[in-house]
Amino acid sequence: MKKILKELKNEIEKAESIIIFSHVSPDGDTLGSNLALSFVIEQYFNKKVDSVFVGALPALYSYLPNYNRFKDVQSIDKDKKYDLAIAVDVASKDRMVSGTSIYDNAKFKVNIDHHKTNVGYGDINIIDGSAACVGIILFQIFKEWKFEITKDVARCIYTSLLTDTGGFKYENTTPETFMLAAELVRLGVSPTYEFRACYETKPQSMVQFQAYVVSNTLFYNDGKIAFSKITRSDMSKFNATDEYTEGIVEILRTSKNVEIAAILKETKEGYTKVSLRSKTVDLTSIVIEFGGGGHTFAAGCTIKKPIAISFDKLLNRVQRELE
Ligand SMILES: [Mn+2]
Repeated sequence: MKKILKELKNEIEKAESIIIFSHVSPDGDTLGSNLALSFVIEQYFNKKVDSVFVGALPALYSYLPNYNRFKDVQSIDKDKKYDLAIAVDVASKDRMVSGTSIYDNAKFKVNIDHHKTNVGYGDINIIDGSAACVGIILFQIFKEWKFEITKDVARCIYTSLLTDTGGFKYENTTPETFMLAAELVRLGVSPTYEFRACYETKPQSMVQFQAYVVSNTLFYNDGKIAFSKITRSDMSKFNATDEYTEGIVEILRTSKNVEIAAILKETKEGYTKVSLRSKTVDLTSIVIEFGGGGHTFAAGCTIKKPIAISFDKLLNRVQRELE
């Protein structure tokens, strides 16, 4: 590990152009990690960094320091050859979508992640499947490099930790996550402020949209399975953006008997994006069959079928898993 971190430091020092990628449908971990790393590279290495997102950038995280630095990957010259490209929290290369070719084009590629399904597509791969979030890996790297962690960096890492542990309640919440949280709070982070900014600032129509989707939930196998779907017309009825769908699958899982919950969302004609959560069942084998990836109890995939067909296929597969 020490050797890899030395190599990473060396590559950052050498690089004149650096790009950091977050994954599509960005969450608090991929955005917080991107910002934390860009702060450190600019502050300690004195280099300019392009922090990019693909698809849409959720306004939810606009409370993060330096959020305005995020650039749409579409604004980057497709032929630009960066010296260094770093992916944070990107389980597989295709999660960079149209940014994948820019990543591939870079002279040196780094992959920092905590998804167990990550195959290690970088020249350097720092993958810790036991880390609760990528933020925790970055924190360890910064400590190893003996950088003083500023309040801004601490806030970004806190958002990584807060969101990827579901507010310190998922299985990945360990003594280490609380130790890190304690350190971050000591560095000036306010848990109350960050929680409110992250979880209690939903637009009214988002609350109504989520209630609607939850009320359409169908239960199977004595309530062990909870599925709900979101069509494009549902989305337009509520003027919903992508972030409106975030967190709904966790609400489905709150039902006592539920073992596996899923939200199926029609993204475009013939494409269904699936978010899966479970309490006890390992989801990775299920989503891999559909070309997806993720964590044991939180995973996803996109099925290239209309939503009704995807629904039946997935339900079938999930029911088999529970047999
Ligand atoms: Mn993550």
